[in-house]
Amino acid sequence: SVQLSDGDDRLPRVITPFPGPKIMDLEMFQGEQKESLYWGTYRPHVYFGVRARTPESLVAGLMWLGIKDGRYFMRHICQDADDLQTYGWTKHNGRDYGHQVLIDHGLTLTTSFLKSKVNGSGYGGDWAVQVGVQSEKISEDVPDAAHVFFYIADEGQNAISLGRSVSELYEKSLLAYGSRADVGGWELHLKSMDNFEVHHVGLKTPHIHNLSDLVQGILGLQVRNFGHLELPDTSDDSPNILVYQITARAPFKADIAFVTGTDIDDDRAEERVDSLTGTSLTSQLHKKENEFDDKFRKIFNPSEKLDSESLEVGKAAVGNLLGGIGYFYGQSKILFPQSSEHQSDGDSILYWPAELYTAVPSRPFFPRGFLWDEGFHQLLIWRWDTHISMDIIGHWLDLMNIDGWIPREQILGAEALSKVPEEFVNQRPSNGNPPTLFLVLQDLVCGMARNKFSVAESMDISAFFERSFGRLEAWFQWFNTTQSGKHKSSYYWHGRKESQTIFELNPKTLSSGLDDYPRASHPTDEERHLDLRCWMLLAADCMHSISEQLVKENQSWKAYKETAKLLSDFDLLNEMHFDKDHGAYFDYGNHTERVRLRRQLVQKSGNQQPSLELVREVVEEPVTRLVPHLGYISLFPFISKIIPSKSWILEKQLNLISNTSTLWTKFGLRSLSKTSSMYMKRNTEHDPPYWRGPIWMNINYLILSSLHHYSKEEGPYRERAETIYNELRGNLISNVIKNYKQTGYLWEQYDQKKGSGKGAHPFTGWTSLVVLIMAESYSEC
Ligand code: 6A9
Repeated sequence: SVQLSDGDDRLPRVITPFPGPKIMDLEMFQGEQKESLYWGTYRPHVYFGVRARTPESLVAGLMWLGIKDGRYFMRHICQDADDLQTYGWTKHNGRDYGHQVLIDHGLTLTTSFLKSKVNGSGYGGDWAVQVGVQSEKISEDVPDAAHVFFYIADEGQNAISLGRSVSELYEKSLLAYGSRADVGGWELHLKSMDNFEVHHVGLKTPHIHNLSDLVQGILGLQVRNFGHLELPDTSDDSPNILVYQITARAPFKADIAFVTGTDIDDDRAEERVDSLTGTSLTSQLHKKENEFDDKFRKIFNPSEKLDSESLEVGKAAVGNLLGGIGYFYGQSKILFPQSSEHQSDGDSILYWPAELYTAVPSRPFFPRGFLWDEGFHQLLIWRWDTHISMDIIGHWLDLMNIDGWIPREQILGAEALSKVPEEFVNQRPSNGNPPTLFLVLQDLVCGMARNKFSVAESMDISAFFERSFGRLEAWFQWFNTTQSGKHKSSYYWHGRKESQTIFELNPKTLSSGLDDYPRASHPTDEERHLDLRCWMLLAADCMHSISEQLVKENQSWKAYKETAKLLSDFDLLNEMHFDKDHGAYFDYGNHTERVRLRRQLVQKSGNQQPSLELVREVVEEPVTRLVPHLGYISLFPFISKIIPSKSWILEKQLNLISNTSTLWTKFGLRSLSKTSSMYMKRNTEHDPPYWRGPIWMNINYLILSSLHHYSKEEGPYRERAETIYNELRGNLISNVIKNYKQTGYLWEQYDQKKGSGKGAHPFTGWTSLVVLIMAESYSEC
């Protein structure tokens, strides 16, 4: 990585933090708020895990032995290969309660999480998890005993002590105890009404993320040496990890309670353990569950029109989005600017150590933060818990550097890094990602204007905007300067490979979020990207409202107003992006339709043998023109609601949406029209179509939101918009529900031909927007 020259103590610009007070230092995120969010299920990449929002936390987690085809497998980190029939938080309030169901080939586990802060608890309070195990005996070979493993580990490598003595375990439930600077003395207890056996192992190692391999190795050795499947009841000196194996005949339930502050108030600790286990735990969980149901009804089903299936899927979507919120700590790897324009990855440099509290798109596939995904997540989350939402957005904005740039994908810490192939790790400072957080901020501003929030909430929201304003301005400026195009008021996603790549059918635009959605065949600085132009309108519009309504003593609203006016100018938009022949909106750039992949003998790099590869052939020279790929991009002006409700162009847009040979399917709208030359085309040999046909929920939500808007606007197309709105809404909901029933999951995208879920799953990132679609909750403005 890049070294700084001696004597130069300035940081390279790209890793210099934005020079302004941190949002997370605001009073509203300190004190009680901070403490109330200290512990949580913030380890979305494991099936069940608890940690605190601190860099070197005490972490806890669950593993179990799954049985498939008569063989045992250790389950721990969420992975597709485990082939669970379903898993996910069916309910979770993001704060102190959650219930998860996991079905693993005849074994059903439940994890119910509860937090409580009472007199005597240490910082952050106490928590408990009730683990339930049920088994469905599928054959005689399947043993009755189930093995679950619960571990507690100290990332700070403080030693953990084993409970008083193993023989006393039945009377005294203490498994482990220790002491930390943050929470004081702590104890971990296990109680159950069922018969069980406990074995343990103590380990000393900094490599917590390899724990499943370690435990599996130890168990394997035990089986080979002694013929039994039991942890050895031994320990390294001063272990920082203790793993307990709980073996019992299913069905059984085990309550695990974690109490803090025990050094100060040891007497009360026992009371607290009692209250966090047994019937008391069960009844508290029950109460929290009812509260969750009530809150869901109030926010997403006020007129009680949702049927029971919608309710079940809706709750699981919200539950897993909230239950999947994670806390990460570490340093992003940034591609050093000098090399960022080149194709090969040059030197990388580390961003400052940072923490990120964020929702994640998919627990097994992408358990980390993605900038533009987060805006969609927050559309749901702010409606559930505005405070959590501001806490998350605050963390993201605090990741901004002095240039106003925020790295798109956040891979923080060893655990996160271990899941990402090397070529995807480095973040490029020239690349953006849609500023979807403005969707949420705009809702908050409009909600404020409409007195939607309580007095206390309003005060916090105001303080939040006051503090964020400088960062938001810098963010806006970053886009407005670095992503601008040649023509006034034009923008394009920079960082598409300038030197034309010969292996891709169409050079990708990862920064847009729409990856392989086809753009101009030959990237140049003549390009104009319609989606980015519309994102800029959203940003300018939102900055205008924020500066005018919420931030004292600033004059910048005028400039934002001007920009928003320019970008929403219908004639100008049409001049730059409208194709009269197609009656549709397009990108603009150096383009030819006549490209294809052909197998050719090429030498991929200097020392390799020539091999047969698919290589792009340009059959006809490109010219500067509109880029005629009909699809999601074409609908961005519609999404932005720029089109006047009386314009004939609106009718054209409605035709495009409702036409089965272009975008309409029974399951939602295709990303790319069937008529596009790139429809369902592979981009390289190894790169199947992604945003070239399948149905994506985030964009469908935005389109639906506009249909809803036009179905309320006076004009000749009002009724048509309403009809299409109702049908599209119904199609999206019923397809997601059908897939959930059939497969047990929400999916990353849906097949445009069969409606079946595709790609990553469970994917409760933006696919959870189906809840807002059920609730008919769209923009607050
Ligand atoms: C690659 C490979 C196991 C792709 O939801 C996150 C993003 C979106 O922001 C983006 O718009 N997804 C969408 O086009 C998933 C991206 C995953 C990239 C990481 C690593 C891991 O292989």
